[in-house]
Amino acid sequence: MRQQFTSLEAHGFESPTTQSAFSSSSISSSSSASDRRLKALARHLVDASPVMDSHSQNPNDTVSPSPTSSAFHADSVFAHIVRAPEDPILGVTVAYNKDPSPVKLNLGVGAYRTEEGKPLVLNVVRQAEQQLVNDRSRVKEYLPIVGLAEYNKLSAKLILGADSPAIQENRVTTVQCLSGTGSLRVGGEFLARHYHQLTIYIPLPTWGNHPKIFTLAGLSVKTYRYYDPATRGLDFQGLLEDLGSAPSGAIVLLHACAHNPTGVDPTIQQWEQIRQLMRSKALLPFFDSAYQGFASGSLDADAQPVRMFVADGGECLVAQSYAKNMGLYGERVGALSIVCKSADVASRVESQLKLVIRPMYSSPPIHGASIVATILKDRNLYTEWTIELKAMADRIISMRQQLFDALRARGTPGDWSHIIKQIGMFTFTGLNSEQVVFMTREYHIYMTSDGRISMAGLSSRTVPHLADAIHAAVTSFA
Ligand code: KET
Repeated sequence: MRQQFTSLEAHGFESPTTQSAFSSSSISSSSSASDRRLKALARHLVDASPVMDSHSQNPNDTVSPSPTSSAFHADSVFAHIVRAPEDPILGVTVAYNKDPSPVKLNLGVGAYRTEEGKPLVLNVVRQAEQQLVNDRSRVKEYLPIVGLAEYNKLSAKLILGADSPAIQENRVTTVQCLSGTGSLRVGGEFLARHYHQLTIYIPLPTWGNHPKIFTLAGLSVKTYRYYDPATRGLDFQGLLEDLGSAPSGAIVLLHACAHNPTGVDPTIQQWEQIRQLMRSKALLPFFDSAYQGFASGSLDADAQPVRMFVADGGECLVAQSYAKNMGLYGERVGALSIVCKSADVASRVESQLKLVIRPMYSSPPIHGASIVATILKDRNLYTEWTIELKAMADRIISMRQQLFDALRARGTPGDWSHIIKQIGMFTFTGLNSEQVVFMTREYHIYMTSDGRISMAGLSSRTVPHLADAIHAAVTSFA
């Protein structure tokens, strides 16, 4: 029996070394899964032995299990697969969905909710969709590899400004991609193939998907100091030092506005210093613009850091997403723009972007990009969009004030002014993972383990519940 187990182990039924590479939660879930597999196997072997004995009394005639033997037919060729941990952000929603509590609250993923706690489809999006449906001349043909031309032009204008010289001089190439994530990935793959420096510096901390996207694209990921937990503000000195000692030509990932997860952005004066330092060292800026309009409520103000880097005539990459600012999360609509020095370079860059995209997903989907183009090209819809966007940003700002006031009213220990100072969808509360676990267990409030809460998931009705939970967490676990 033991020999059979050993032979089965050799076929990968247990792999403690692979498991050790994963987090403790994945170890416990995968080891219980492998326990289950072993028990099932033991049952199977006990049941099987009399059958084998009846076929042959001679132990030498017994065939040991091999991948083609009957013992294996019952099991999967994927039986050795170790259960992967849930995604640190999207996994929060998975856990939330399983919780039957009526007071549960999902503050994990950065997705806007109304005061009633419901997802919001913008009025302008409904109108644009209606127009698209009514237009019988529209067809469902494949888009070109680079996406909808009109959408690409309008997206570049939105982020770089309608009067951008780079656009007028035709030195920007824009390709429609699968939301912000897809734009970052395509940009990363392009750089890994064609750029001379393969190191990308990302802020510490940053959106959890950044290191994975760029590593898989083939870049080597390093971090630069960004946030100082002591001041709950920008570690500007650390940032300048780290970028100052980066190798010439290195790529630097910058959050265009509303830094995720900290909600801390450089001031315009600080951006100017960052720009000068980066240009003096020929560092290549790669902007991630996932929240244009969500930081200040103004699309132009939020694009200012990007526009400063384009105004100096230098090169950069920009990944845009319409997930948050148009509420088009599931439509997966985004764009990658690469600003080059000349029209000729831009067109050659675009030809290579097509070679990145075609084997990846061939061409992007048509619906979301058509909605965006319909809104961006129509003066009335555009104006209405800016009003709806401002209303979303304002509701988030009012949630900040309400949460801050509620903690003050409870006399919760600590300085909570960062809740009203931080910008964008998230508050980086400073709560530790133990406090987060406590709030989820006792109050059914779901958030990422780094203490980030999505203010967009909060409403006047749920603020007191959250304030109670934070108060209890802070006073129970100092
Ligand atoms: N960049 C940043 C900084 C970002 O926060 C997100 C999404 C994205 C890009 C990508 O979004 P896309 O849907 O691909 O356009 N962040 C939220 C959702 C997620 O994690 O996917 C979040 O942090 O909750």
